[in-house]
Amino acid sequence: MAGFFKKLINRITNTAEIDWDDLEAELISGDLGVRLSLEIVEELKGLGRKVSPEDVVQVTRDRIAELFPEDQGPLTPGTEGKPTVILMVGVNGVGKTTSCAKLGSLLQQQCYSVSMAAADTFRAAAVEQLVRWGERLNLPVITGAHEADPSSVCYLAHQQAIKRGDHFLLCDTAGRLHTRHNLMEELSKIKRTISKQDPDAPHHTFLVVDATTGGNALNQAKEFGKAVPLDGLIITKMDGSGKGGIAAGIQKELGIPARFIGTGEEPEKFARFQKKDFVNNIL
Ligand SMILES: Nc1nc2c(ncn2[C@@H]2O[C@H](COP(=O)(O)OP(=O)(O)OP(=O)(O)O)[C@@H](O)[C@H]2O)c(=O)[nH]1
Ligand SMILES: [Mg+2]
Repeated sequence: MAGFFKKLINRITNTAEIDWDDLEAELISGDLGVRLSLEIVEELKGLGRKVSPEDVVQVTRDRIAELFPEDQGPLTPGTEGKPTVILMVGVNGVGKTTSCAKLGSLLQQQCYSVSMAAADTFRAAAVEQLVRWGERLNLPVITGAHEADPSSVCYLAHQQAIKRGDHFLLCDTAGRLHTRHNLMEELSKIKRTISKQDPDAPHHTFLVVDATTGGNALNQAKEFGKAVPLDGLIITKMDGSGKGGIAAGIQKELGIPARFIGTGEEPEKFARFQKKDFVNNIL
């Protein structure tokens, strides 16, 4: 993200007259989304004077800061017998399983009891991956047989989490393309099944998006949101070439707030999304 804006600012510094189309295209390519980019350009045009790089930085920062709601705060633990259930969804390879483990670790550090459901039953290796994380972090992982119904794995895991009095249950799901209708239907079924033992569950459904995917993340959020209501984003791979701008784009277009940020493969490379840090680091 920083690199992207540096490039943009250099370009403005080196030109006598600002090229509005160019600026708009640059903002959109930073994944801020069309609406937000247009608003920024309009506001800059409205200044009615020669626009400096500082103006661009300031207006973009202000607009982004204004966009995000106040910090969401930490997750609320369930009370005994009613764990807070979190469903992790997203396309293939974005970092769902890793984020599940990292979030589990973060919650465990806050002294909560956490368990995880390995509901990606398509691939044996996927279950194995979460089980390994569980061993490493000392978190119980509930698994089903290979090709078991993912809904039934979540149901059983929920049952056990209730029995144990866990504060949180994190359900990892299989990666799926947002364009595949039957796979999206399966997510709706998982959600319905989880609500059987607690009508308020799942309490959160987080869409995991890879910061390096760019604008496509907005389509993913739109399509996944049709199958299961999304109430948060986990943005992974922010340590790569990713432009975290999608956090702003998705917030603006769909009103889904970013909740966590992943910045590496290690469990500690994970933190709560904080508006102030994000705005300060974006430019
Ligand atoms: N650099 C970096 N790598 C990450 C991050 N999060 C996940 N990864 C890596 O991305 C790869 C995919 O992560 P997974 O957690 O397996 O992704 P997934 O969404 O569960 O994948 P599927 O289950 O196959 O859909 C792994 O190599 C992770 O180590 C991150 O924040 N930064
Ligand atoms: Mg996975």
